[in-house]
Amino acid sequence: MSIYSDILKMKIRGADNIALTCLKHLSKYEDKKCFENECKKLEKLRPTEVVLHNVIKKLNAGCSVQEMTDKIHNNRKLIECHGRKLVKGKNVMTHCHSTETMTVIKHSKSVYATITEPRNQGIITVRYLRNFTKTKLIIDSACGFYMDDVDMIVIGSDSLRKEGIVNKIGSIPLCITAKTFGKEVYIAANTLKFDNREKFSIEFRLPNEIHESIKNVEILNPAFDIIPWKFVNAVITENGIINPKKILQELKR
Ligand code: RI2
Repeated sequence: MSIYSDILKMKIRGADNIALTCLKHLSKYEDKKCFENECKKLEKLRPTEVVLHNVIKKLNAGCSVQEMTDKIHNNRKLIECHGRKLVKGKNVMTHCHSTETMTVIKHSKSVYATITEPRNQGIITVRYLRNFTKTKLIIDSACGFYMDDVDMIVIGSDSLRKEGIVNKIGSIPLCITAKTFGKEVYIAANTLKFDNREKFSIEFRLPNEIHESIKNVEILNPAFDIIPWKFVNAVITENGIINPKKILQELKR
């Protein structure tokens, strides 16, 4: 299997893990032209996830592969440090599988994890979390049924943009439900997820991830949605827990 198919088929997934894998791959390219071509090809694979784009920008500005790799790992540790106090003794609900979120919510009292249709990344989440905290798996549409039982939502992000927080499809209904029930919403995301790209698109995945084709039916499969900032209390970053107003000052688009 090649790096391309591993990323496309989501054997390698999650914004940070994709960037880490690509960093290792890019370290083999010494010729500038080949390096640039490879960067372009890799960026197109999961175009919504901005970390790889930002990492490539840093490499072009003189940072080394090792520095960027260490930065991503260190960011995770710092996010864990800041976030663990927030979730201590709390019941949390999460969506999808975000490595940055895992470092935080493994310190909570319990976690309700949505299965996260259509790719069921919630299974990765519960398999990991069960080693650290009381872990429950629910279907996406049960988030309202259990919202009274949790204190807060903690989810990850693929990119933080002026118009909102881009995260796994289903994040908008989860956050709206949380707000309706008076629960706080936190995003665990390092600052390499700040997305100031002019060209931005939501990835649409193959319809057969949802269902085999049905005659006269269009099957729509967007991978991400964009949570408006008004639904979010703060972002847990490597620099601390930061409110949306401050984050928005850093986002141009
Ligand atoms: P970390 C994932 O996308 C999820 O949307 C998750 O919240 C986000 O990446 C960030 O993951 P996908 O690759 O960088 O499963 O925190 O489509 O690991």
